[in-house]
Amino acid sequence: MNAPLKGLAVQAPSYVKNAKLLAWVADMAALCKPEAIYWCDGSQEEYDRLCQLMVDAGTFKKLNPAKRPNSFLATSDPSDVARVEDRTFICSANKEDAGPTNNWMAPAEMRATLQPLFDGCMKGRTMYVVPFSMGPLGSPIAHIGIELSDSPYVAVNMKIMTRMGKAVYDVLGAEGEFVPCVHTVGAPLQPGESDVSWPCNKTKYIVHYPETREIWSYGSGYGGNALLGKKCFALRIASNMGRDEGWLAEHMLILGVTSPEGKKHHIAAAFPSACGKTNFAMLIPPAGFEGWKVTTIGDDIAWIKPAADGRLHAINPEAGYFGVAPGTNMQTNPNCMASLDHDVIFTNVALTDDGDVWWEGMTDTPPAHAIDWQGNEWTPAIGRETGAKAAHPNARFTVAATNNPALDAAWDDPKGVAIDAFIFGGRRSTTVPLVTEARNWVEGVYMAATMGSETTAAAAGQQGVVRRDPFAMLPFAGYNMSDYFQHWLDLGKKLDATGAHLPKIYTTNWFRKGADGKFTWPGYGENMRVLKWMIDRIEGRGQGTEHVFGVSPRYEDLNWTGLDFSTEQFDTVTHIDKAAWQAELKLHAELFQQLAHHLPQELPATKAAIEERLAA
Ligand code: SAT
Ligand code: MN
Repeated sequence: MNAPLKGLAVQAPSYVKNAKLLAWVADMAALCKPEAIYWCDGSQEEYDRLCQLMVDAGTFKKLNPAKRPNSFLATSDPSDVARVEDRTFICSANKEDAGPTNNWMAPAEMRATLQPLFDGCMKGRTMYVVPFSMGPLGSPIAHIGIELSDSPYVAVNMKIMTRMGKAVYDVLGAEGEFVPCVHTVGAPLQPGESDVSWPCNKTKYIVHYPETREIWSYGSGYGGNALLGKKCFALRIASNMGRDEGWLAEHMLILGVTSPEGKKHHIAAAFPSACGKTNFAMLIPPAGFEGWKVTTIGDDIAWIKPAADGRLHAINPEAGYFGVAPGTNMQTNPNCMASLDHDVIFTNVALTDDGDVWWEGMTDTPPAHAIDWQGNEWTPAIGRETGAKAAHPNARFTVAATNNPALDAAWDDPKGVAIDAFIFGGRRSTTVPLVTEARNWVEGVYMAATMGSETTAAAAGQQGVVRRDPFAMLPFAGYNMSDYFQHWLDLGKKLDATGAHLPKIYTTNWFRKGADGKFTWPGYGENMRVLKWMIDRIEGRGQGTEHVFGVSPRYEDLNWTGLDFSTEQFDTVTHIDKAAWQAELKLHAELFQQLAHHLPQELPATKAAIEERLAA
């Protein structure tokens, strides 16, 4: 067994041969001053041992094995429940390269700020050395990261979310490149001081140095703040790699959809956090779609590269799902519910009296009694009277992709899957119709660039306010947003010039509300009706109607078998209100003003064309 090593001596296991890594670990250990260094091997035995360690420490509760084998519940500090966008920094050498949508600090200034915070930050704790690969191990498209963290919660979550373990060192070898990621909860322990169940710090910094491809995270143990392979590496740092190397790192699910005739298409879809990517990726076709099948390649992040066949190929760099629990149930996502039967880490859901978990929306009837995510007694009556939620709205599950019954056979294929269409979808109560097809690549980039969405609990801050969220990448683009738009336009142009077949681009909105204030579109499995229309369009047989900013289906262009949805309801989710769109375009203008530096001229030109058509 690879036992914790006492003291600061960096005695790496003999299979770790990378000189740069050894020197970096020694430097970080000297700075952070952990009590021990532990080199994770990624084995099941290690996972079980670390989980037990957290059970003993009170961080984890083991769930009833008869109900949910090998599963645990963690509840966080109430102040540490979501990504902290206002504490997230892109520290490029030039401020312009971070752009107006990112927080920026000069690298030297940030290093000077972090130095004293990291000095001794791991005192009394073990520093876990977590080797991981984003993408299939050893594949030419994969990239390696090493996360140093003083959180065992991070170590076990990384085992599920990435290809984590010893084999990474074989790929890394003596000279290989890796992205160094250092994470601390920022809660050193004095000798004799007892620990809390969820250590963290009021001060938080989530810092990226794009030029040197480094990540430093301080003060939070939650989700994307702490599992640094995810948003920090696979989106913010990887978007920089993609720009330099001609590929895309996107906040997208990837799904396969197979027709009854056996023809398969692949779709990548960008929705903001907590807007249903996991549900869409695991969709079960409804009545009326017998013989259709949807399979999951990924549920959150896509790395997309032009391949030798002239097409864009996508891989899922992750190996698990860190999904939103509330609202997940047997109607909204049966495949997800099945995935959660065993070997799951739950964070911030409620604990039931029989040692299982519950969250709002899991069942129609709530349990008569539970312990809520903050450790308080909870009953439906308490919930009604005080508004207390049993689970935090951003409560999550961490589960391996291999638990998913709808997992695509090619999910792990290093070649990835050829993308037929991109979808960009915001959460909008009004204005944006159910689905629109862009007439060309530039129009699609315009739609994606100007996307708006109502904010959710996935990020700290006010919820339900519309903000522009270009490409669902507002919190994740690791460089200047206008340069990112240019990168998309350039890639389209380049592929087009080679005679390549470009994916179609769609924008969707499942979230329009009627006069009753309720969602009109049933969503979830019923989204298959929209997906089928897209495939009809890709296949050149789907009909639609052209309007001011694209092509949308008419009522008769969708298959309604098995669903009672009237033409009036269809009108509620599709009609284009001129006045609302004139107001919407003003918001696009504001965005373009904010992003004026390096804004590709194709975007204001597309806007002008829409305005002209709107005025006609
Ligand atoms: O906490 S995460 O960043 O992983 C979840 C999300 O916001 O999408
Ligand atoms: Mn996400």
